[in-house]
This record gives sequence, C-alpha cells and structure tokens, in this order.
Amino acid sequence: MNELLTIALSKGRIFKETLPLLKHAGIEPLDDPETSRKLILDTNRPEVKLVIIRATDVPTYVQYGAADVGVAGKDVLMEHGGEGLYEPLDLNIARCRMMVAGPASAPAVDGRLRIATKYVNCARRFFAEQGQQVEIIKLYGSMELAPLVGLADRIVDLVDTGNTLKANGLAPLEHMADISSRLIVNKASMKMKHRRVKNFIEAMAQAVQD
Ligand code: PRT
Ligand code: MG
Repeated sequence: MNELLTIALSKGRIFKETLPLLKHAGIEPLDDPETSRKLILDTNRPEVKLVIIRATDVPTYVQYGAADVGVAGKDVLMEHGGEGLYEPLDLNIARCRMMVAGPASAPAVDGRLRIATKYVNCARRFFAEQGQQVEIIKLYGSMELAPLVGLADRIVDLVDTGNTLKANGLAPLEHMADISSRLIVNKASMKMKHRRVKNFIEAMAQAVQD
C-alpha cells in the first residue's frame, strides 16, 4: 500500500524551479497551476498531491500537517520561526540575498532609523544584534517605494540582480543572509510516514546533486 504524500508549493518562481527536481524524483503534476484554478493538483503518482498556496503560508500548512512536506524560501522560514518543522535539505533554488537597502546617497540619520519591511522578525533580530535602535514598519509589498515617499529611512528586502533597487535610486547597504529554498517536513509525518518521507527526501537530494 502506498501512503499519501502531500507537497505544499507556491506558484511562481518556487514552483517553476521545483518542477525539474520533482520530475527527477519521478513526480509530474497533471495540471499547470499558472493556468488551472485548482488548488490541489494531482500528479502522475496517484498517492502524491500538490497543494498550491501563498509562499508565506507554506510553513504554516506543513507545521500543522495539512501538507507532509513543502518548499519554502529561507526568508519565509526565518520569519516564520520554523516551529514544528524539519528542514532537511537545501534545494539551492530561488537564490537571492536578504539585505538592508536605502537611498543610494544614504543620508546619515540621527536617532531611530525607520525600517520598512515584510520581514519584521528578521529585521528586529538583525538590528537588535547590531545594538541599533529602529522603528519597524510592516509592509506587504513594494518595499522599494517606502524611502522614496518618506515612509522609511531604510528597507529590508530580497535582492537578486539589484535592478529593482537601482531602478528606484536605492542601493544595498548591509548583507543580512543568503537565501535559497528549503525542503521542509512536518515533524509528525517524519515519524508516521517515515519510509515515504525519507524516500522523498533522498530522491530530492539526488535531484539537487545531478
Ligand atoms: O509574490 P507574492 O506576494 O505572491 O508572494 P512572494 O513574493 O512571497 O512569492 P515569490 O514567488 O515572489 O517569491 C517566493 C520566494 O522566492 C521568496 O520567498 C524568496 O525565497 C525567493 N526569491 C528569490 C525572491 C527573489 N529571488 C526576488 N528577487 N523573492 C522575491 N524577489 C523580489 C524582491 O522582493 C524584489 O522586489 O524581486 C525583487 C528584486 O529582484 P532584483 O533581481 O531586481 O534584485
Ligand atoms: Mg513576489
């Protein structure tokens, strides 16, 4: 008998970059999430399902066992905290850096810096370690806009090519973390479906190597 394995994935770059790894592991979705409205996708393997959710929700689904495994950016995992999860494998995809950025001609700010970000926990931790007093403003997107309109002195955001920063007159100021996507596993699934989950991790590890 084959146990069901549910894999949580987000649309966009994580889905696109995970697809070849899944294929290498013998798993191919029967629908394309970019065109299908289905949130649960069947695969060529009857016992393997994909659930398609927002990137920031992936750790939550896996933490509560709504999915056995998932793929999430290290940024999302650092912000979530990783409770209830194992993180057995770096998939080496969707790579970028988490950085502090600000106006290219960064004016010195006296007093508390205002930091706009969706990564409030990461930002709080980082500036606390630096002994720097900051005020953090939570945003859900377009962080690059905040310094341009006087909402914040700096942002904490992901940077890949740096083109988005540059196009908005911003520059990277401090490197916080190297980011890539990780395979995450629900702790109960790791015990209860041990062989199934272990086989999947090994197949994905092999796919990353090849
Ligand atoms: O977009 P949506 O709000 O639905 O969700 P999301 O932004 O969480 O998902 P998605 O698919 O955009 O990102 C998923 C994951 O991809 C992130 O959690 C990261 O782990 C990873 N990743 C890798 C990136 C980037 N590279 C990246 N460059 N995520 C976002 N960006 C953005 C960045 O925020 C900035 O706006 O791209 C812009 C910078 O790119 P450059 O090349 O101009 O520097
Ligand atoms: Mg995005």
